Amino acid sequence: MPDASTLPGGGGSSTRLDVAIVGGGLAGLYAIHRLRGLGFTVRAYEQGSGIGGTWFWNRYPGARCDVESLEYSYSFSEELQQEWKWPERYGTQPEILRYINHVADRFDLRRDVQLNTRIKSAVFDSRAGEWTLTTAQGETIRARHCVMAAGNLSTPRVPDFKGIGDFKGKWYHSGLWPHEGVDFSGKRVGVIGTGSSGVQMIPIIARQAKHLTVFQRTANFSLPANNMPMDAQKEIRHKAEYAARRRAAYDTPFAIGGHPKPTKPALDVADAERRAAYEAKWQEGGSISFLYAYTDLLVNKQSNDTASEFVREKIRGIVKDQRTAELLAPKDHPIGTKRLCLDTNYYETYNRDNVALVDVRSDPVAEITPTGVRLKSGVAYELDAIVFATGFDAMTGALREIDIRTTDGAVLADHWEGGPLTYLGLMVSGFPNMFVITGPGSPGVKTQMIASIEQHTDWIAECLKHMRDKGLDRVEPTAEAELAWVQHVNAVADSTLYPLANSWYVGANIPGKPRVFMPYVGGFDRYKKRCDEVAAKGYEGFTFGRQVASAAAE
Ligand code: N01
Repeated sequence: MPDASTLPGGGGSSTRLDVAIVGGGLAGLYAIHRLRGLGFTVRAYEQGSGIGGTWFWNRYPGARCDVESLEYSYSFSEELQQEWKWPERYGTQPEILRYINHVADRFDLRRDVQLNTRIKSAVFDSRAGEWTLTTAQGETIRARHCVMAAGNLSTPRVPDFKGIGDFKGKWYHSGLWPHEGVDFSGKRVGVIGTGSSGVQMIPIIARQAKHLTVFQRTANFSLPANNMPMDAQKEIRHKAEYAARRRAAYDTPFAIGGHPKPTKPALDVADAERRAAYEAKWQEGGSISFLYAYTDLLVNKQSNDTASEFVREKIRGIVKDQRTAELLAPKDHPIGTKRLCLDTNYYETYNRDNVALVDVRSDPVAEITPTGVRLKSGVAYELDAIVFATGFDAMTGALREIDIRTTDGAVLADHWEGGPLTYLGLMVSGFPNMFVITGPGSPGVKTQMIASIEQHTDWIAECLKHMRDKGLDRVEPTAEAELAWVQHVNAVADSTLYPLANSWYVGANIPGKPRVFMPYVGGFDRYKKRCDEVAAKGYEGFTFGRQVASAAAE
């Protein structure tokens, strides 16, 4: 490794870097590329045995991105985006992982990734002005800056069901899927959870298993993906104006281009016209397109009701058994306020003879028995395999698993006890030189993630360059700027329908997690402008210091 010195020390070795990066997924890899390009010594630490983050772990049947592949890709290299060929409208997990590995090889990123390495703690030495990261193996890494690229949906969560250890069959979590795959042929399978992961895997498992029981607590809205082989003409047109399309995408709330911006509120048009518009969007496939039907679907409940009811009617039309259809038709949240699912034959799957839907809202799972699942009422289901598609400790889980503190006595877990506090979702007051990529308080999870990853990383890179140019080596947001930003994030959320849903956006899926709206839903376009303005105004809301000089003077 030419640009980081590895020193012998104690039980483990010790490495010194300009920037330590936690995570080797899409964010960590781009951070290596961008920061190395500026001459910083960097290294990413990845707990998996391979790179790719989300796309390394989530290998469940049917795992596929629900943003179109021509959009869901890096934009930083024109050659890369021109040369890579996506075979389908939406990328499958294996295809996206292949792409990530290609990028790592093409830009020689692997030499600065350390696999099989979990960061256990990160301590900022306030006197020395540097972070010390310690790995599970006991290695220490000292770095002036630390970039947390640990992911928003990277801490899988299996509910704390009684008896799980006694189950005689095999159980799996969607986010920890065995690399060799799972053959459900001839098996009685139970899937618990009907979020994006459940909705994608259920139709495929149903085709393979002898019998599938789906345990649903909350019905989710799902729209047809309308996946198809890549249209050659569409690809040519897209690639001919890739850079302009990316710029146009950055000018939208979701950082996804190609959809005309809506011009009218839903209630401004007659019933028949509105239905025809929803029908056209349903046929086109895709979630952004649907939410873009009218200007106010995420802010006006009456408008949203028209879209929600349209999808409920679709479900009633597809699912033959009307009791099952009613259970599948979401009624407890406005469409789009929980992450919209995209599917291929999800609702149709419930017309199969070998599939049953069980409502665990009215009769919750009481325990996992040695032979299956038992509900509170005593009704039991005999199963050979259980799949937990039960989600993640979203947005804060990955950082919560690292003991992050400073020698001044600040502890991130304490600072975030009532919910995550950040300035711009980029930094945390009291934790100097620690950047977070697409963290809470930023729009990341509500956007095309790779666009947000690039935007954050570019901002961080420019900030570090600014500091180097000015001889500065310490940066943190002020407590006032952080508070004002958190209040703004909440105010924006409160002006929408999002808080009406019990979603992972508010931590509702984790018992005891503070109920705080975590993502910024003011839109990528507004957010990016704000970040650019902050930088242009000399990093308004941040304070800088010359740590090394002042420490030497003491
Ligand atoms: O997880 P989820 P996910 N008993 O949290 C249920 C991204 N993603 O892995 O809603 C019974 O959405 C829970 O019920 P409820 C995407 O951002 C993207 O599916 O809490 N059920 C819910 O139904 C997505 O939003 C893609 O009442 C229990 C389910 O488990 C995010 O990842 C694909 C339960 C969890 O749903 C997470 O999606 C996949 C219990 N005790 C994922 N606990 C694409 O791009 C939880 N549940 C396509």
